[in-house]
Amino acid sequence: AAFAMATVLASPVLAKDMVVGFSQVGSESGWRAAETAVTKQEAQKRGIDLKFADAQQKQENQIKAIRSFVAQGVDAILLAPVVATGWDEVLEEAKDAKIPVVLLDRNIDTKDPSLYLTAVTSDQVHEGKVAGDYLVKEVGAKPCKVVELQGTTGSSPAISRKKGFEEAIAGKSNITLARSQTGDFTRTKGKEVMESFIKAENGGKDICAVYAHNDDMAVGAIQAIKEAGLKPGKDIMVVSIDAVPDIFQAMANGEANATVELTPNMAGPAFDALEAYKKDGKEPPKWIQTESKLYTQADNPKAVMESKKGLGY
Ligand code: GZL
Repeated sequence: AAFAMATVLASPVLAKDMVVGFSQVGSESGWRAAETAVTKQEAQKRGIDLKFADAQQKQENQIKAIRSFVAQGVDAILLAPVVATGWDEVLEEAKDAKIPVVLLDRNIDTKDPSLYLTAVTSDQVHEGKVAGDYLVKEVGAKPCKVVELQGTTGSSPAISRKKGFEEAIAGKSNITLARSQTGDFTRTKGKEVMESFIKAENGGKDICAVYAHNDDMAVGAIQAIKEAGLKPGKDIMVVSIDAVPDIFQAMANGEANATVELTPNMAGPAFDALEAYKKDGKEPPKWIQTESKLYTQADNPKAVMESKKGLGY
């Protein structure tokens, strides 16, 4: 009997692999690339067969990918929604096919929350508030003209991080948000937009700080500030979100001031929720929230950067 039992337990046939389709935004930032790497690692660890689709930041490509996952009859779908609106129709099709959908790192606007099983995201309003509170503390009563590099227009992080930052500086008459434009979460665009802000603000001399919705745009802005002959981190403070290794290098060089950490491991909690749901129908909470921690130059940036190696970066 013992032998038979051993055979049964060892049989790979029993461990039915879950097939999961992942509709990823693209690879617009270092954080996004890390999220993709971690998601593949987490799937491998669990014996999950992951079907990966990169949408190059286009919603229509994500919708196509979801339709193809439904046609393939996958067991579940992960969706990192590039923008917040326009998902109801295609998610209705997944629901009709009884395929659970888990949102990663961004939210959707929908009147029907049954269209997704759960959303694994940070509190993006809080991230903006933490960034803004840091700047308010650093600036004190000094007049400070801020420029803002927004994330992808219509994405939940761009909307929420703007809201949280504005909450932090509300009522501070010495701090003004003078210019705000999307840099689409990329270094290239972040640099371009920062160059235009610098041109419009007396060669950058009138800018006290730049708030970027992610570190990649902040790194682009740092290049633009240096090319204008100014000192990033000193003449113009640099505050952003994600906590990717490159921003810690900038901090170690004194060229960036603060970042708010976003874990690239949204897939771990997502897969855990899906496995519990598949095994015994256990409904997860509608929102699985990940942490947001402030890091500044005082936090040994070199050591933090080293500690991030291997976590998808
Ligand atoms: C936020 C995530 C954002 C990252 C950016 O949860 O959607 O998208 O902050 C990425 O780096 O482009």
